[in-house]
Amino acid sequence: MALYESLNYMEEETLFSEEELMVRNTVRDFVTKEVLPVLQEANRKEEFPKHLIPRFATMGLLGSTIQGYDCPGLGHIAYGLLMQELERADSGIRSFCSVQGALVMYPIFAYGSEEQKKKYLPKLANAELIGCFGLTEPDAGSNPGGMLTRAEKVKGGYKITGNKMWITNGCVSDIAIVWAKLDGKVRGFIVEKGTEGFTTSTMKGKFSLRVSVTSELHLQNCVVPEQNILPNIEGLKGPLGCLTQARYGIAWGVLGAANACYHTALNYAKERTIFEKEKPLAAYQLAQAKLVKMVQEITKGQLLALQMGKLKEAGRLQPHHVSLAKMNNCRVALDVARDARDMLGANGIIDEYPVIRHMMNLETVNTYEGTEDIHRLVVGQEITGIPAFR
Ligand code: TGC
Ligand code: FAD
Repeated sequence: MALYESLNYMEEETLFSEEELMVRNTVRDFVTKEVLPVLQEANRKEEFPKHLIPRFATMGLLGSTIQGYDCPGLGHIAYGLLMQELERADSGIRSFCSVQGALVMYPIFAYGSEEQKKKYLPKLANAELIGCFGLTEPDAGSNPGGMLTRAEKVKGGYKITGNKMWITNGCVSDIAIVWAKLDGKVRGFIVEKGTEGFTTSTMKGKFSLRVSVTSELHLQNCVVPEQNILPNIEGLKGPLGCLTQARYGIAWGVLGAANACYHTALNYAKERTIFEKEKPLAAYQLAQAKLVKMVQEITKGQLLALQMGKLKEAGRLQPHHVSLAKMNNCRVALDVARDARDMLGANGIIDEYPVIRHMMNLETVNTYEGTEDIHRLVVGQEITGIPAFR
């Protein structure tokens, strides 16, 4: 059924179960037939292909690992593989599903009341509702603990004031998970679209992640009802716990973008003749060195992702493991994309090929969900016992 083969150099596929490969192949087929054909246009127009959203729901791509509440309840490795297929298409497509599942449904599932879970999760899983995650602020990105957004207890609810920036899907969301300090402690709130004092605006002009909607959230004396606070979490570990879920998916996903760039470069190098007639670029040693480096790094990244998945399924995955994998695999993908872009020569800068789009997207992916340096510092803290953030 699958119309595309990803890199399987060390026969990594033998390490997956039949069920995991079946999930991957189903999503692979969907991506090939329904997602790839619309991306060039969507990227040019800086528009999200909205018609795909109901398909994400029917394909089980929203909240895929959540058990119950009409969610698919997939295993974590199957989830990683499907993230890889989505990002083979575009990081913005994977982002849509990551945000909905890991940053909106996960906090409701992990920190919400039973009423909140019943009210929101089934509708988020079937795409009746879209959500966003508001943590970053204009002056608090890598250091979310420095957020200025404040919540105050008022009669019947909480009054929230502050601004969030760089929020994926903000303008198209029905609900926002907003993080604000209440009595000095970070708390999560479900803010519904249309709540008085809550507005959004679109951030335009991005050269990266163009098919993804990026927004600002403005909360001005916005009162949410009492039942909209996430009751079961307090402190920065709330939002950071969600980030660990999303970073897990990214560490898998970016290998899909890397695979797409590698295959494009390989096919191009076999066909493009250079200097000597009949002698393709792939026959030159420097070109082979670049392709080999791609295979080497993607293969190591795949094994790292798989081990991360095994730890997660065994309940032993720690945030610092995820940091190593997110940092490594984003860097691998970015380097592969840049080399692939180079190998395509001038053709590397036009959108007839997916490489330049992936390369530009991966600049964002290397930055959001913790920059490369932040993850380096997380791992540094783990091995030395000394935090060096401040
Ligand atoms: P620190 O004192 O280290 O930790 C505060 C509390 O949180 C706990 N913790 C975590 N818990 C779960 N997962 C993690 N990854 C955790 N990291 C820390 C920690 O144990 C502590 O718990 P407790 O019980 O002692 O209170 O906090 P810090 O202020 O020193 O910050 C550490 C740092 C810099 C690593 C953290 O702030 C960080 O990760 N910064 C990066 C911010 C970031 O990644 N923002 C992403 C915004 S969302 C986004 O980009 C979405 S993109 C869309 C898409 O995904 O597609
Ligand atoms: P800064 O924190 O200002 O970092 C600038 C530079 O300083 C970086 O190189 C960084 O590595 C470095 N740096 C920072 N701290 C240190 C340190 N201690 N030591 C050494 N160097 C350091 N956020 C959300 O909340 N929700 C979303 O849905 C979301 N979606 C996004 C979508 C896009 C397209 C983008 C681009 C961003 C999105 N973000 C989102 C925000 C993203 O998480 C932040 O941009 C990211 O965390 C970095 O914050 P910053 O941009 O403020 O950079």
